[in-house]
Amino acid sequence: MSAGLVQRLDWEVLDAAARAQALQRPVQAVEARTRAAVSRLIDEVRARGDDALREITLRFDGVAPASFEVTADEFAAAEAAVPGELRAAMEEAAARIERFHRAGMAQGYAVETAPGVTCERVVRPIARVGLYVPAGSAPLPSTALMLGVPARLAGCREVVLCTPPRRDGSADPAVLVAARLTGVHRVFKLGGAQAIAAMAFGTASVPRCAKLFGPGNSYVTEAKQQVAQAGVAAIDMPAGPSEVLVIADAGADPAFVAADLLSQAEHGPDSQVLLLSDDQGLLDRVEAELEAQLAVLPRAQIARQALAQSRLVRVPTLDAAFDISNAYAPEHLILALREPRPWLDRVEAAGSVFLGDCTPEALGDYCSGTNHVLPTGGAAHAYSGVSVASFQNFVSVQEASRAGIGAIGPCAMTLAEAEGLEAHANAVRLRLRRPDEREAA
Ligand code: HSO
Ligand code: ZN
Repeated sequence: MSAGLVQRLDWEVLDAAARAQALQRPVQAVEARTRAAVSRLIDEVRARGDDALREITLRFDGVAPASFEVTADEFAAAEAAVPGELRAAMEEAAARIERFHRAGMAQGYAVETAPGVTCERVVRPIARVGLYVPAGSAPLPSTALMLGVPARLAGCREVVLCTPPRRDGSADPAVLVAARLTGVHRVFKLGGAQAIAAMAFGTASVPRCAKLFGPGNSYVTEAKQQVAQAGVAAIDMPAGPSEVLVIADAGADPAFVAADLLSQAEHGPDSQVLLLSDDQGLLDRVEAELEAQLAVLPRAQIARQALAQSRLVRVPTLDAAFDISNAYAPEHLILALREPRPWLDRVEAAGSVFLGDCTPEALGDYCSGTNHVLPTGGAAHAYSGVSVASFQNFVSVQEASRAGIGAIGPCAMTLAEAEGLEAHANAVRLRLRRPDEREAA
């Protein structure tokens, strides 16, 4: 067992400051330099559109595609390049994602709040949305499924997707097939902050989108933040590095737990994984397993860096583990417990929860049916993962009859007068005084 692979802590002996430190996420401070660079990129795209996109793409991706938009021929080439088994797996995953997300769709409703007063909520798709699918060290076609399926269920009129071009100027074929499968309308070979700027402001080739979705590197995340702050486009949620918190009891399988921790750690050097257990022996066994599994992991280098800022923590009781988890609000919460179901009530804040030994996070990442675009960095305290509702607007509607305004008008007038807003009061009073002939008849 090598020292220093991952930090070991005993919660009971930590003071308040050390506890806070233990739950600290890796510093995500966006350097002022990054912020300024992103802001410059956005300004360039805004001012010079496609010309700026071409220059920036050449600078960062090393290619200058004749056209950013993926053509029918390119889609056909991608279909031919993707093995049948992978295509079938994507279809299978998409079907389950659709099944889960469809079942959770919000319905409009109407209720009479007073005699003659009807209030309704109608659901409308956001007309044009922009999806971002990263293709850095690992292209993520699964992310195209996670965003494309709910966008289609919502009924968005135009779904745009940007993904970075590869060195040869093509887009990742699996990402293209996934986009096709979910009915994405237009795909552009654009990456980074420039893709976000293009979708937020629109250029001659890229249509302007009202809301932007999806994970990305620090440039993409910062660009989403900036266009949202400027009120140019809405965004799904504040994004950050991926993370998992596992709560394991003495009976947990150390190999399973280690594999789950590593599956999150391999995402990136800034990923964070936490393991809480009331059993010292289990923590020891997991640490040994981490070493053993790392030895044969292709992305061990990345995982090791992530583990360096991760912790295995002994907690006095499982109950204490849930307090800690609720304070941390993890993106993913795995309950490696003998009887996980009763503990679900103790979960206050988490993006997605995985119950029991047979439910690794990897199932949710790909194909259980839930979404993997989830709140990170503690955002789960107040944000939820992507769902069909993320692609919809909820419009409220009210209609009052003469009897209706008669019933509730005096209430409005009293409140208007208390606020000193006489025009408001008048708008009601005038109607109460002048009976509508047609209705009176
Ligand atoms: N765990 C990632 C999602 C993902 N995993 C995509 C594999 N591919 C963030 O939730
Ligand atoms: Zn993952």
